[in-house]
Amino acid sequence: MKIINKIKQFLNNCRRGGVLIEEGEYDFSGTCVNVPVDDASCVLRLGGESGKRLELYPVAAGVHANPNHRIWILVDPDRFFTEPGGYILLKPGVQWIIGRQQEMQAVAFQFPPWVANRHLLIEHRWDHLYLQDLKTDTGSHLTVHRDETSFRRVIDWREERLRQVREIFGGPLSPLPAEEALRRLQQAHLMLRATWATAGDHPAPAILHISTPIPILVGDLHAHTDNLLTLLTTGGCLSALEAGRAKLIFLGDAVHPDEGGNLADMTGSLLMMDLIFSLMMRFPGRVVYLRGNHDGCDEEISKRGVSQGLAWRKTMMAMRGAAYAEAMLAFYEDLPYIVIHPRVVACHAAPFVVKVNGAILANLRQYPGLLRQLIWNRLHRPACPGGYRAKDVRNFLHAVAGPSHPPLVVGHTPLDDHHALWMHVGGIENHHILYGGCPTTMSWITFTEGLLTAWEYPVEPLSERIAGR
Ligand SMILES: [Mn+2]
Repeated sequence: MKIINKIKQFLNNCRRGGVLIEEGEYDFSGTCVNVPVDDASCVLRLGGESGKRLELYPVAAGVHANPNHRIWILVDPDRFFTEPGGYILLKPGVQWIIGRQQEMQAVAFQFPPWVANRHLLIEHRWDHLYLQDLKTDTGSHLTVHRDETSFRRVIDWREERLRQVREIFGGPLSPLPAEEALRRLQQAHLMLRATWATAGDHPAPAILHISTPIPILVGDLHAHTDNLLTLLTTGGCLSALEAGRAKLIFLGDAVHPDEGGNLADMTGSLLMMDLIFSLMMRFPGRVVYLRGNHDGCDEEISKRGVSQGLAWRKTMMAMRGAAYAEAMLAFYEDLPYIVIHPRVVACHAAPFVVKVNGAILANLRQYPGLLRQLIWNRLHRPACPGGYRAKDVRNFLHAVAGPSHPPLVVGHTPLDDHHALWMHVGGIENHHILYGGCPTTMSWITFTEGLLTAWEYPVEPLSERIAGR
């Protein structure tokens, strides 16, 4: 009877959320605990005291002033601060099973064999975190810290990276004086030319081959500076760029706002290009910009009846002068359209809807109709009858990358307002759409131990924090 009572008590504890741990160490092997979240951070060890170490921190303390709505992040401290990924976001009401069963977790966290397939359940229950060891053989261990430094580790890390971005930009983040802006644009263009000049290619090749271990793909930013800052200041993105292990690949359309009252206001676009050119100068050859349909000044580039192409030209002329506008157009003319990496192929909008051969690909700039497909077309849907289909993705990959068929990633077409990433879109395996202009969430695709991984992070109003002098 006693044993039955004990079991009942244990089950009740679990149902209620288990033991309350305010501070200190606790071995919760085979049982469950909860941690009040207001000012805590946690160290978890999966597989007992000397097991795999993961750390739990709150993110965005400034934005989510109510601790019950705070988003938490579970990180592998050995990777999060050096790689562009390696974490799980815990949002209120959401439950995660942590363990080797999930391929992305196993790769992102490099779980050793003593971490079980289903090791731990974590749930963000608004005012506390609920953790349950799923009756593993090796157990789970928790340490709760309540000191300011531990609590603010991820928040302070971002602050530090923001200072680094400000230093790369060379001052507060606001549109540069005309002369300096032109200088950076011309420098960036020279660097772009240097990437192919050694091969003696003329004109600029439309297809760029790269082999950097970690490409980081960024979708259409549409002047959302905060989205770019969110990526740059999350985890080890800048560290990986600095170390030369990563390459930042913009899928085009960083300019022209896609929301708000004034679609002709191009101030944010000037700042966005200033920042991108500054990154190109700081990380020579490690920042790639593919051409998008908005990277131009033609009248036909429009949104909801506003010609953003004309507004862009007008703003560049007014704020930066004719030489700047001309230099920008010359830069656009030399941009690549397709990037090919052994593990991924990317372009702005779409694969061709016709078959092409090697001779055509070698002279792609002579085929404006094909270039147009790459930056303007969309996924086939009832509203887009001329769009591309699964067979076009297959044919395109075969033509540009041969029989290995790596995934194809494009930007251009947000499928709804609330997401920034669509995997295996339209039921097409290994075809993903990435959008960088979602105001609430920033997403990017990168590689972790050679495996394609996709990440998201809540967008914070970061630009204002480094805008002042
Ligand atoms: Mn586009």
